[in-house]
Amino acid sequence: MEEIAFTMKLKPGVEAEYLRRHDEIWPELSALLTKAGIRDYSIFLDRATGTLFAVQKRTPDHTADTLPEQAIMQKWWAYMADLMDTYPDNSPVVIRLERVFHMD
Ligand code: RM4
Repeated sequence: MEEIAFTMKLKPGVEAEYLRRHDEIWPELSALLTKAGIRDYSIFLDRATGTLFAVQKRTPDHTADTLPEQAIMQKWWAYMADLMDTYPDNSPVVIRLERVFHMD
């Protein structure tokens, strides 16, 4: 499985609400991400900067590229848009990171 990492950005002062919404993540969203081949997905928060650091594994046959077209994904992004830096379509500003070191 490939492992990818990316950052997203939280707006100031919304850390608790971001955590609360993820504690209550919609089961249909988790199911959608799993169906798309996403596994072992973690998001870490740097409270000093609001940077969210996400790591996830993707199955060889994943369909993560189709997620932006899915109604549940779009609904979740609209719900989260008041907390995060987003593009006009509500999708979060995502910066893909390059792996520069790995140790098993
Ligand atoms: C994040 C953001 C991401 C989503 C996770 C579950 O706040 O919306 O796109 O994958 O939630």
